[in-house]
Amino acid sequence: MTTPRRRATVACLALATATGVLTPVAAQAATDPTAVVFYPNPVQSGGDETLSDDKDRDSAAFAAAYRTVTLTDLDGSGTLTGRYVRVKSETGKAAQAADGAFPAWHRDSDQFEQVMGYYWVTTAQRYIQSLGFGSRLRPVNQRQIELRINQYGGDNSFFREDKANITLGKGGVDDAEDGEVIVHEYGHSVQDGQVTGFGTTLESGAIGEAFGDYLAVAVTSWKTGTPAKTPEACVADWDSVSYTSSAPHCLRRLDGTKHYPEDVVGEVHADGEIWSSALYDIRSRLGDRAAGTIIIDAQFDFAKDTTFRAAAEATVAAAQRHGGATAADAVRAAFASRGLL
Ligand SMILES: [Ca+2]
Ligand SMILES: [Ca+2]
Ligand SMILES: [Ca+2]
Ligand SMILES: [Zn+2]
Repeated sequence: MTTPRRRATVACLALATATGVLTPVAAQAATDPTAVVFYPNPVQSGGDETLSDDKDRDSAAFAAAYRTVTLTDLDGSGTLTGRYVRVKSETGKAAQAADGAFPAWHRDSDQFEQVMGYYWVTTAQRYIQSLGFGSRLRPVNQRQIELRINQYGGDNSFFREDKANITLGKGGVDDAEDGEVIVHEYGHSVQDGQVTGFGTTLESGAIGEAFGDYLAVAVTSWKTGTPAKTPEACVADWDSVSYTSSAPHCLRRLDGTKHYPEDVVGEVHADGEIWSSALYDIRSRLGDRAAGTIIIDAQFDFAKDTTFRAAAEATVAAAQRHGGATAADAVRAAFASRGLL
């Protein structure tokens, strides 16, 4: 199927959903294969903070965490190659669909991580489109990125400078076993898609990490519902069990109390918690849809070496455009309470 036709099908699907006319959806859905994923990770879905990696072993403790989903936007080749992502694995055989389904791989199979990468990147792009980007608003990162799974992950220097694409490593819990880690990494791709090479300084780099964390939570709550068994503000509940000792296990959180400038430590992930808590506050004030629209649209106006203050001002301006004075006041207040404005 050619690219233009797939684009037309997606547009029909959105229209059909809005109007209740289901014929084009049924025709498309019949061709979309199923696959098994974590939704978004076994700690968040099941609430068991004692789960451990156990050297990538599958066990009954994970049984309830597996979920059958439909993979959309594939190119029909039977591989994990689609409109927004193509998956390459350097640690195992490439996943291949048969008879309209990908086999029900579990976490001890390399192909499980490949499916996870495909599903959560595509879901993140669909979330962004659900806000109106690519229809009533300009498209955001609607390109096919490459997602690699290898032994090195972020330590692979060859990919470190390539912000469009994603490399997921296998240290501790395999990174791609946690949908929030995948979406965090896709956040970097999104920002690079909006502003090429974004994140060249400490503050802009911190904004990059913060947005990835925010997107991880927004996308997974959108798809799987607000977590009932773990704090929503907790990022990467599952990947983090291998490097945190206290429960709830979180790589980082969106609801911290860090304040600018006295809590700056000079490390992008840690300092990102100042920015991400402002974003999460905006979301709680305005709701996910308005907040996501404002936060993402504002990023088009960020310089690649932006300061916190300039980016905060651009976000207030986006709020004014999308929601008028009420929204602008809410965004200003969220940044001001963290010392960012
Ligand atoms: Ca695994
Ligand atoms: Ca890991
Ligand atoms: Ca989480
Ligand atoms: Zn990151």
